[in-house]
Amino acid sequence: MSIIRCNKAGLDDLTVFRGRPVFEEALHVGRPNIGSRQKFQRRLDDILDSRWLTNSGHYVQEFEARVAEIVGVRYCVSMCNGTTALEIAIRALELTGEVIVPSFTFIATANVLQWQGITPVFCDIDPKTHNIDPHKIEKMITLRTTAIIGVHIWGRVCNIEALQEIADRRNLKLLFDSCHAFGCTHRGKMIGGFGDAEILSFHATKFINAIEGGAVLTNNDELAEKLRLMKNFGFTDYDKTEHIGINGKMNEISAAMGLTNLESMEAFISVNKSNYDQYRRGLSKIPGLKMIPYDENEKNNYQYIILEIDDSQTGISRNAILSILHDKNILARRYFYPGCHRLEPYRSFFPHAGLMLPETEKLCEKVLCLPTGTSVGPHEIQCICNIIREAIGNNRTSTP
Ligand code: T4K
Repeated sequence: MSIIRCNKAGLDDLTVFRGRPVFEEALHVGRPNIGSRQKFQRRLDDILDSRWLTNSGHYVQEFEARVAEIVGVRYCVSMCNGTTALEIAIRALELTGEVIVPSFTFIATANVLQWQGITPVFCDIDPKTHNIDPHKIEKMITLRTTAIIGVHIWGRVCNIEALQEIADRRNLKLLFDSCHAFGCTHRGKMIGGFGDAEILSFHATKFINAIEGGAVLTNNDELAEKLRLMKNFGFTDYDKTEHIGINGKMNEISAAMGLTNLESMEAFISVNKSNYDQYRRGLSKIPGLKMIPYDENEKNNYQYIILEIDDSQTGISRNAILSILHDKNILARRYFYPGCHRLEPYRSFFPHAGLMLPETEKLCEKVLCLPTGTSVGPHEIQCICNIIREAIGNNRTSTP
């Protein structure tokens, strides 16, 4: 399974490798999961033979139908990426003024608003779930607020009911950035059909990738129609447009990749779950180190292995551990450091935003994202766990 060679001696005697890479090739977070090459190549040949490359071709239509079927939603409108899907959804829902979003998210969630002259109002998170805290939303609502965007960070679902209740009561639209959450459920129901619309990403680094790709999912007929027009310049006929539109279309090769990978969805989950279980065993009982759990009563894609490192207990900071891992060619990441509010242009626009975001600021200093997915095997995971254990200097508390 693994394409990365691990120097096995490194598993037993890491000190030999101090300051030197343990892996000959870098171990990345976000390595794509890739399904059957033969099936993808057959689809690729078919696309080339047919000379139909984009503009809602056969594979795009099939991909949309398959995603809608998996999620159990009426409409899946595919897009060229998750960012464009968010932008078009925001346009189609006619959001203006201010929109409440978490700062603990990928920068795209905030940028899609600012790009359209809408102010992202950053709301703090619940430190237990890493998701937007519904209790803190109310005080961020002003006369200019038109919507809330919840982000299902790491595929762990937001408090959907609480967000919907606020949205209904305050007459706000509710969108979900579900870019991490394809294949996950909430109370047994697939993520994708909640709120006014949910947005998916099929970027190379996502659980299911279409190289680049995205989608807006909705049960609303009118909204789906508007999204379809808007992603194709607004054309309703050859020489007629209805709305302002843009080019947000997914192409056929991306759809073929997406379809091929969907066929391996359960296999990817099984590898991710087994990696997750191994990390849990390998990193258990280390004071100050917590690996985020997933609700085993729900379906999860287990795409993210996330640590929270509390240096008051580990005696070593998250950044120091990151640097040790990088020295050994293990390219862990500090997603989503330092928080959107501390990145430009938001840092200059709202220099004091951090005062309202204490939990976000704390979490940004603690989180470490480790490599997983189908390119990472048991040897690599064992090695990573050993390095972290050694770095924390806690080798005596080994796994039971
Ligand atoms: N909302 C949320 C919550 C999101 O997380 C994202 C995207 C979006 C919205 C927007 O969706 P898209 O418009 O992207 O569809 C990466 C991804 O580019 C981005 O899609 C993703 N979130 C974000 C969390 O991660 P970077 O800046 O970290 O990318 P980069 O180039 O540093 O690569 C990440 C890791 O993946 C590296 O370790 C290298 C590895 N990698 C990457 C690619 C592209 C590979 O091994 N192979 C590859 O082909 O943003």
